[in-house]
Amino acid sequence: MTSGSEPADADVSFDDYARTRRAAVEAALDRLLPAPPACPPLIAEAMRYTVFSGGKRLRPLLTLAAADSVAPCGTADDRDVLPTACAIELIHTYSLVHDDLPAMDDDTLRRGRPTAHVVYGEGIAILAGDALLTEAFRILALHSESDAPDLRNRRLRTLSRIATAAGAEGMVGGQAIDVAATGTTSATFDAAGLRAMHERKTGALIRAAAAAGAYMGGSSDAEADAVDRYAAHLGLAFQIVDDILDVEGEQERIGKTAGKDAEAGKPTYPALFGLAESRRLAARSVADAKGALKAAGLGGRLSEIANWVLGRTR
Ligand code: GRG
Repeated sequence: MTSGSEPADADVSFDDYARTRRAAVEAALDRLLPAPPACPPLIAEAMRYTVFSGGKRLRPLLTLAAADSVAPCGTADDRDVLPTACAIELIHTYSLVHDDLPAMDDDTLRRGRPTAHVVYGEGIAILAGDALLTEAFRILALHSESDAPDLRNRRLRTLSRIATAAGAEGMVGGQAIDVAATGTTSATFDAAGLRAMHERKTGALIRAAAAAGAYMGGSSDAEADAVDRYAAHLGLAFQIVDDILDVEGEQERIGKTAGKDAEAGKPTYPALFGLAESRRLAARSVADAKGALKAAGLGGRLSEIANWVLGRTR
């Protein structure tokens, strides 16, 4: 564990750190995703189209940084943590593919490119999402015969936490609330209802990404709790910023259809609180996230990730 809130390696800028770690995630994703002849070329292509499309890789970065923040020498073993980081990104990508479908948000633009169902048709897009979710759990279960019992236990805890976050108690549950509310006016959602929906829909996977990193990095329970608290605040900040970007962001930069939430009459933070108060709420959540790290004496890159989430423009 590094102490205080200083970066693990102060000589490396956050941008360089993020670039290097993203590259490691992309290489691992390329290695881990199924390819012909093991699977039909069309499904392999559709999966890769959605995965390699310029996502920010926030969740895998969180996993890697959380693992490093608790690792005794400040750097966790990539062999343990990278597959977990990749699995989370696959689950995230599946959720975007399914969210964009005509039966859900019916969006034609994602990460600056036509959505999967526009390119491959609805059937293949649904299957690509199904395959990404399934692959994620295959990857989470990957192990070596030489794994120590402690590592196996951490792997199981990680798998269970991610499954809970992705399923009906987490992301799927949040999406169900969203789908059920579609067409109703924002007046039906008060601030508590909005927050409860986002805690499941986006917050649960962000929290699981960070907690999984802590588990796989060998954290104590107290460290894992601190990372989880950090990520709960971060998830809220992420969502508020996302809502602000939907109002203010330029379509080319955010890579998806801007103004979609307002057009659909969706409840959002700017709709409920206005832009200025939304910005203040996001900044407070990031301060709370960093406070959770500080209270536990956790260093590394998590604090910088929180700053990045607050300042992001896409
Ligand atoms: C279909 C089960 C199921 C769930 C979908 C997360 C989600 C639930 C839908 C996405 C809708 C959406 C745009 C929510 C706002 C927050 C969000 C998840 C934005 C996209 O995440 P980023 O910004 O995306 O991390 P990139 O492209 O950078 O990976």
